[in-house]
Amino acid sequence: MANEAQSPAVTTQRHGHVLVVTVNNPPVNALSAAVRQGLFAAIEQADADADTQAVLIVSEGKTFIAGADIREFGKPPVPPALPDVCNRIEACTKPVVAALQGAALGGGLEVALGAHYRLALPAAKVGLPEVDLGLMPGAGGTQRAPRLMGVKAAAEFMLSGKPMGAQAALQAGLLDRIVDGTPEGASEGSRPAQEAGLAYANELLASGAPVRRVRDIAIPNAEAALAELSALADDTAKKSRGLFSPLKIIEAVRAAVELPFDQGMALERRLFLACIDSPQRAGLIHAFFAEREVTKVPEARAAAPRAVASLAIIGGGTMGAGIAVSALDAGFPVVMVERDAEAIARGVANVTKVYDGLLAKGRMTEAQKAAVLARFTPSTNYADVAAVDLVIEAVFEDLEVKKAVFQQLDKVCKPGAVLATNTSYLDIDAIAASTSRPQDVIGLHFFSPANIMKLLEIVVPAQVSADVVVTAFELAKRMKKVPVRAGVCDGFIGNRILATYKQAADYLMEDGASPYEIDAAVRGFGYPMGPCQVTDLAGGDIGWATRKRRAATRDPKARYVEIADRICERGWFGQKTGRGFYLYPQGARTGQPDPEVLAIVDAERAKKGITPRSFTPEEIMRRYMAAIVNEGAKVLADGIALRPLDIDVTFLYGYGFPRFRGGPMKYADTVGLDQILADLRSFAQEDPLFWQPAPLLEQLVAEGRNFDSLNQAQR
Ligand code: 3H9
Repeated sequence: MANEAQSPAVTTQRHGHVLVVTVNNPPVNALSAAVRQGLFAAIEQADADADTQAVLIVSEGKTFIAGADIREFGKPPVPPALPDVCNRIEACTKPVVAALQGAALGGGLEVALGAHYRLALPAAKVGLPEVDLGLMPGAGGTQRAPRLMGVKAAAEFMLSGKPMGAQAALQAGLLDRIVDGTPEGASEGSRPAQEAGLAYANELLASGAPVRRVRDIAIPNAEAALAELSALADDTAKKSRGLFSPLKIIEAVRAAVELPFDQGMALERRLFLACIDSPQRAGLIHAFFAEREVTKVPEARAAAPRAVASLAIIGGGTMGAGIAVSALDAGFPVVMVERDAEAIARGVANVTKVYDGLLAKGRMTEAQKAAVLARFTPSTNYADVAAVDLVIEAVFEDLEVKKAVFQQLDKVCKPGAVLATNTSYLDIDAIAASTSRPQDVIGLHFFSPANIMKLLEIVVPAQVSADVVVTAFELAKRMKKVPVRAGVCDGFIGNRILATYKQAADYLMEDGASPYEIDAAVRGFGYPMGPCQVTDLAGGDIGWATRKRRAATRDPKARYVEIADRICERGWFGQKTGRGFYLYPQGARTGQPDPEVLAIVDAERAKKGITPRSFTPEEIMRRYMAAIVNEGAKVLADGIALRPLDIDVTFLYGYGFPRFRGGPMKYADTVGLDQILADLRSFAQEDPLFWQPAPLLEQLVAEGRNFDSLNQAQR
C-alpha cells in the first residue's frame, strides 16, 4: 500500500492495483483550487505509476462534491480550470471509477462524468443546478450529459436545475450501477462508497473492462435532436423571463450535437464565462449566500434552542389556519383555540380545505390526510394549551385584542413556553409587557398564505431571551421557512419598506403614470406582479382600513394621494369584488385595464391642479427602487435589520423581488450607491420630505463604500 499525499484537500492511497483518490474539503467538498490541483495531480500520478491499474475517486463526508467553489467566482482564476481537470480524468489511460455518496452537483457531477464508470449509493443525488446561480454547467456537463442521457432529457435536466435520485439517474444513463453500501455488520467508521467503488474497480480489472470515455459516444438522430432543442428554446425564451443563462444552456447543448467534442467544449467555456460576467450571476450567488447567512444571528452564538414538541395556534382565520397547516406539515401536534364553537368550526374548515385541495390534486391520500388531522386538536378552551411548548397567536390585528390573548396565555401556559405573536406591524414590546414573562414573548410574522410563503420575520422585542430567539430560528427550519431577524417598529423590515414604495407608486400615479404603466414597469423589472395587481389580489379594503386608522397620526405636511381611497369608496376591492384597479369580468384572475379607474385618476390629478407628465418604465423604476433602497438604509440605521442581506432575503422571499437581482440592497450596489443618492437628491427637489436621503446612504457614498461592506463587516 503506497501513501502519497499531494494536497490536504485530495489524498491518494493505493489499495492493491487501485489508486483511491479521496477529496476532503469540508463542509461540502467544493472544487476549490486545491481540490482541482489535487485531482489533476492524482491522475498524473496514476498514469505514471506502473503498479496502478485503475483509479477510484471518492470523497469524505456526506456530500460527494457540491460543485465549483462558488466563492471563487468573480475572482482571478487559479489553474487548473475545472474543464481541464475533467478532461484530464477522462484522458487517463487506466479505468477511472467515481463512487458517489450524497450529492454530486454541478462540477461535482461533471467530475463524475469525466470518469469512465460511475456507481452510487442509493441515497446519492445528482444534479446540474448551475442555472439557479445564473450559470450553466461549465466543465463538460453540456457536452457529456447529452451523450449519456439523450439531448432533450439532458437539456431539460440542466434547465430545471433539480437534482435527481440515484435510481432516476441510473435509468437516465448517468450512472452505471447502484450499490447498497450498508451491508450488515458495517462498522461506524466504514466507508461504504469506497468499499463499493473498490469492489467495482477490481471487478472491472478482472473482466478486462476498457477505458470508456463519454466524449467518444456519438449522438444519434442529430436532426431530430436539433428540432427538439429549437422547440425547447422557444418555450424557454417565453418562460425564463429575461434570464440570461437558460438560453446559453440550450446553445451549448446544440453544440454537443453539431460540433466535434473539443469544439463543443470550447463553446461551452465561452458561454460559461459570459454567464460568469453577467450581473445575474452576481445577484443569484448573492441570494444563495444571503439565504444561508440570515440564520447567523448574535443570539445563535449565545444560546441553545428550547425543546419544542407541540404547538398551539390561537385563531383559526386565514393566517391562523395557514400557520396550523405549516406546523402540521412539519410534523407537530397542533392545538387550535378559537373563542366559540362557530369560530372554531370555521378554523377547522380552513385547515381541512387545504388538505382537501391536495387530495383533489392527487397529492395526498385519504389515509395521509387522516394521519395529519389526527395530530390536530380544535378547542375553545385556553386550558388546552397548558402543556404546549410554543404558542402562536394569530387573532385580529388590534393591540388590545392581542394583549387580552397574551394575558390569557400568561395565566395558562407552562413556565418556559414560548409565546409568539403573528402581528404584522403592532408593538410587540407592548404585547410582551402585558404578560408577567416578557422574556418568553417574540414575534413570528408569517406571510399569507402561511403554508406556502417561505418568509418568516422573527421579530425580536427588547426583553426576549436569546434562547427564545434561537428557538424561533429552529422552528423556522423545521417548518422549511426562510427566517429573517427583525427589530420592532411599525411594519418591521418588509411592511415598513413596502409602505414607502407604495407611496412612491402613488406619487407616480398622481403625477402622470397610469396604474397599468406602473405595474408593467415593475413586471418588466422582474417582479411577477405590479403593486396595483398585488393590491387587487390581497384586497384593497385591507390597506384602506389601515389608511383610515392612521389618518389622525399622518404628518400633515406629507403628500397624500387619494386615488386608492376613491376606488375603495366604490366598493372596488380587487379580485374578490370583480374590480379594483383592474376589471375582473366573470371571476377572471387576470385583470383588464378599467377606463373608469383612469377617469378617477384624471379627476384626482385635476383636483390637485397636477398636469400629468409621462414616465418611461426606467423612470418609474428609478423612483420605485430609490424609495425601497432609501427606506432600507433607514431600516438598517435603526437596527431593524441586522445587515443589508437580511433586507434582501425579506424581499426575495416575501415580496416577489426578482431573485436574479439579488435583492434590493444588492441591486443598489449593482447600480452604485452614488447613482441612487443622486436620484434621491433630484427627486427631493419636488418633495424634500418624502425623498430625503437616509444619512446612512450619504455616509456610505461619502466613504466610497457599498451595502455589501456592511454584510462583510458582520461575517
Ligand atoms: C458549478 O459547479 C459550475 C461548474 O459547472 C463549472 C465550473 C467551471 N461553493 O447549503 P449548506 C457552503 S456551480 C462554496 O448549508 P446543506 C455554504 O455556503 C456550483 N461553498 O449545507 C455553507 O457555508 P456556511 C453548482 C458552498 O447540507 C456550507 O457550504 N453547485 C458551496 O444544507 C454548507 O452548505 C451548486 O449549486 C459551493 N459550491 O446542503 C450546489 N455549496 O456554513 C450548491 C455550499 O459558511 N450547494 N457551500 O454557511 C448546495 O446546493 C448545498 O450546499 C448542498 C448541501 C446540497 C451541497
